[in-house]
Amino acid sequence: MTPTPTPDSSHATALSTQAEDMLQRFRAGDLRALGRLLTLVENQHAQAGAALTRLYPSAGQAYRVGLTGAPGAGKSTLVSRIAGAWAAAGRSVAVLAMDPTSPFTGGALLGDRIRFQSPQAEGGAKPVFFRSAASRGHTGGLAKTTEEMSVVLEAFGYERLLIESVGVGQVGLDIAEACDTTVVIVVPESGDDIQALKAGLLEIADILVVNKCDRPGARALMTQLHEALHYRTHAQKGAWQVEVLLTCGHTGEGLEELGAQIERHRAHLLEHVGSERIRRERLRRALLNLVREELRVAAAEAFAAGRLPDGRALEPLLDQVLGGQSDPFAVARDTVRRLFAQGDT
Ligand SMILES: Nc1nc2c(ncn2[C@@H]2O[C@H](COP(=O)(O)OP(=O)(O)O)[C@@H](O)[C@H]2O)c(=O)[nH]1
Ligand SMILES: [Mg+2]
Repeated sequence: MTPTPTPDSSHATALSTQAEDMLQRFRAGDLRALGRLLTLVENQHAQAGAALTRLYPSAGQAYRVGLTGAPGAGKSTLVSRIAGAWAAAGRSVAVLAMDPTSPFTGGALLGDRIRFQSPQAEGGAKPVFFRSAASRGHTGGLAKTTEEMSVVLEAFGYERLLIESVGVGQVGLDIAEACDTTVVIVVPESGDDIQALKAGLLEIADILVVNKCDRPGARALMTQLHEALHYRTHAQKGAWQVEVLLTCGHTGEGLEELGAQIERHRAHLLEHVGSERIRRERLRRALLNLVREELRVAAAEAFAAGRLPDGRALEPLLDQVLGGQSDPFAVARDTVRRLFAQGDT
């Protein structure tokens, strides 16, 4: 069986002269080229795949910290402050907000001067680069876009990535998979936080933060979280202990401790996992997500063209099911089986 070739140009390996030119400027540290490349990737432009293939060898060196939580929890506020502290300590930091509900206003906190310097700039406080994404619905899938944009930022030379995401359902989990350290942020005012946490966020947290500790109920929430953690933690020797920290995004209270805890988690991973395996496990998770995403997109494209992903025409199969000769479950199973058998000889 020969599947109809898909017209998907993202498989193209050649770069246009224009894209080639952009890559060259990117490599020279041009921030506008970085911005353009991120847009290219975010929009799933036809040249994105080829550009990523070219950049990938220079990526993978950054440490990625994800901050996730409900809209309004203070993620952007905390991210800006952590980024600012790291930058002041001489680290090159990029911030990626995968959050359509809250476009980045970090400039107001850090100033455009810091925002738009190149990470290769020498001396003193390093620049912070801010980028908001998730504005175009992410046809390629959020996990894929996050991974791709992170790779671009890493290839540009940033040492640290801070990735902000809305911790709702699968989104928070996907982004945690792209990160080395995951910080889950909750606030006292939303009563359903414990429920949401039990639904998965607690599982992905390396560090738990109760932000807005200036609001009533912060300590009570902290106690509840401690209890929830107590039931979860199997006191494994050498296992990482999830701590609950109190912060205030406005005054900066607790932020030094949060920064220190992130460093502790990083040191813990380096000691117990090792940098090579950290990279390998991150790659493993990313690859699984990417394959899943490519399958989903390939299936959607085939459906739009009236086919199943294995190339069979859709209508006759619908006829068969409606005529009682088959059922959708068998068709779906069979499709996947055929798809995976395609590479066999
Ligand atoms: N009272 C109080 N407000 C805060 C605190 N941290 C952030 N905020 C405010 O909460 C609102 C949402 O913050 P933002 O960082 O945009 O939340 P995000 O949607 O999670 O990124 C903003 O008005 C912040 O100024 C805090 O510790 N205490
Ligand atoms: Mg935000």
